[in-house]
Amino acid sequence: MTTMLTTWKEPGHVTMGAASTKLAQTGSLLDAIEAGLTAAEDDPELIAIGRGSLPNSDGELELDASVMRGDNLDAGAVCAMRGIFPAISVARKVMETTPHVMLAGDQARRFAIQHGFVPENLVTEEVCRRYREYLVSPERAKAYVHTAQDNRQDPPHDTVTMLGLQDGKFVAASSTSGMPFKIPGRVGDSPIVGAGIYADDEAGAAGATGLGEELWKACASFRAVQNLARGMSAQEACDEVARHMRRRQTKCHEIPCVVLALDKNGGFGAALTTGEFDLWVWRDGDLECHHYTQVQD
Ligand code: SD4
Repeated sequence: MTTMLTTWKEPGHVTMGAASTKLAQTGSLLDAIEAGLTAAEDDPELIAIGRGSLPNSDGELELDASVMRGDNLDAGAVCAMRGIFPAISVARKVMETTPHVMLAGDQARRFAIQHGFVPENLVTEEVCRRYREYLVSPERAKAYVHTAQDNRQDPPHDTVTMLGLQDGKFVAASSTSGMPFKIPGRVGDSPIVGAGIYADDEAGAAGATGLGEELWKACASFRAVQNLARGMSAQEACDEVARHMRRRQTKCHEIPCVVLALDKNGGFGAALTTGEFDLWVWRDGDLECHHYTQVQD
C-alpha cells in the first residue's frame, strides 16, 4: 500500500500526476516524490515554485527545497539557490552525496553545477510583469499574494509539500520560491528539517506550507510528528499544532499556516490557522481532494 499527500489545489494536480506515473515506473517512493515536485517546479503557471514563480524584492528567484527519509532520518536541502532546476533534485543530491544537510545560496548553485545541473534563467515574462507591478505598488502586490484580496482568480499560495508512506517507510519533501517579494537572502520553513518537513518511521511524517516564519518558530513539522509519536491520529496531531500556533503566534491569524501529517496506518490530516486549504490524497491509484478551513480554537 502506498499513500502520497500533496498541498494546494493547483500544483497538487500537476504533482500527483507526475508522482503516480513515476511510482508505476520505478516503484520507488523517493523517485515518485522527486518527480512530482520536479513537474511542479517545471510548470511556469505555478507562481510559488520553480520556473515562473514570484521573485524576491530584487526581481530574482531564490529557491528553497528539502527532502527527508524516515527510515534513517537522512535529509538534504538547498536554500536561496538561484537559476537551477529542479531544486528538489539538488536537495536530494545533498542528502545522498554529501555528509551535510543544507547548502545555501551561490554555493548550492555551484554544487549543483558541479553535479551536472545546467544553470538557466527561470524568470518568465509573467514574472517580469508581476515584478513591475510590485515596483509600482509593493503593498498592493504583497497584500494580493497573502490574501488574494483583489479578487484575481489565481491562488496566492502554492508551495508544494509532499508526504509519502510505502511499506512502513516515510518520505517528506518540499519545494518553493518562498514568500513573494521577500528580502533577498530570506529563507522560510520549507527547506528546514523540523519546520517545513519531518519524517521518522517510528512515528510518521509531517509537512507545512504558508507563512514560513511562523511555521519555523513553531517547529511545526517536528511538533506534528512528536504528536504522532505520542499516539495522536494525524488529524489530532495537526489540530494541536494549528491551535498552539493560533494561541501563541498572532501573526498566523492573518496569513494561513498549514500543517499536514501522515501516520503509520496511512491515516492523514491537515489543519490551518486561518483561510482555506486543499490537500490531495493518493492511495494505490485512487485520488481525492480534501478541503480544510480554520482549526477550531
Ligand atoms: C515560505 N512556507 O517560504 C513558504 C511559503 C509557502 O505557500 O508555503 N507558500 O514561507
